Amino acid sequence: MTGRLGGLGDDAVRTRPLIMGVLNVTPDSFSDGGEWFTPEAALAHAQELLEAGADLLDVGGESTRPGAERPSVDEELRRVVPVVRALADTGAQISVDTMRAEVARAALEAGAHLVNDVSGGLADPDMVPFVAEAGAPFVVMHWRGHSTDMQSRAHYDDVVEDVRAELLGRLESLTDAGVRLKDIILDPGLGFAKRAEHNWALLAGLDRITDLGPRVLVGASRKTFLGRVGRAEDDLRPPLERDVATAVTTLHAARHDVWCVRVHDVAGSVSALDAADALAAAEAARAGGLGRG
Ligand code: PMM
Repeated sequence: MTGRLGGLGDDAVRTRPLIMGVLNVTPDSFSDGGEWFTPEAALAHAQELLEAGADLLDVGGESTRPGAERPSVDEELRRVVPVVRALADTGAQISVDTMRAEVARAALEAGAHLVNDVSGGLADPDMVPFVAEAGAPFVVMHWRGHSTDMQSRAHYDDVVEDVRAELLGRLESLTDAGVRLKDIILDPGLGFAKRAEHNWALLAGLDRITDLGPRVLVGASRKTFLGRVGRAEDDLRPPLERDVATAVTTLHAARHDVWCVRVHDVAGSVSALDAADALAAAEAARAGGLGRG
């Protein structure tokens, strides 16, 4: 564990979020499905993400695109484990994006450092006991059911307070099951059982999620709601044209104490954060100069 990460623990002092680069080893993810499907293509893309400044890589073998079919466990293992093993050999920090305890176990054995479960441990009853026993950092995303029909569950009285309450419920179940608080990372689950207005409200209300205490991860990258802004209903911006909007959400996350952002276009988010830092430094210098005058 090196650099400003200081490990994936909760002890590092940081002023900007970590950048998690997305490495979907799937034939059908919504924004980059099929592009990095072979292990060779995945490893080459991983290298690009690291060179662009990714702090960690999120390797996933199951698409969570609305309506997606689930792969078998064996197929998911075949997709994920060789890539995790090869990346671990290079010293990269790796997260495994899976809802299955068996895949999480195999990935950690192959060298992954963090388990990213979009179901927050709800999809597989073995996941929470496994994570408790393994003592690995665990991303607990807000989730209301599998992608096949999740959008039918996008009903909230107050989306920020409802998501907060459901995440708090998960937090209590997980700590009761023996997962250490310091290993838990909360995620509002943008795009999962959420309509566009829910995603914007959750971004606007991020402080209500960070104030729960644990670290927070945000995954807005290339999601449909970013393709809708400024466009007519039938004129969505395609996923690859949502990277500037994604970088705007990264800056927003940075201003609200988010620990990590999960993005496809790592270079865009790094550059946005660099520009914001330079601007903040210039503003501080100017304020200092004015103060002296
Ligand atoms: N989104 C996707 C996949 N995994 N994991 C977390 N923790 N949070 C997210 O928002 C999230 C995720 C779907 O996006 P993709 O198909 O582009 O990977």
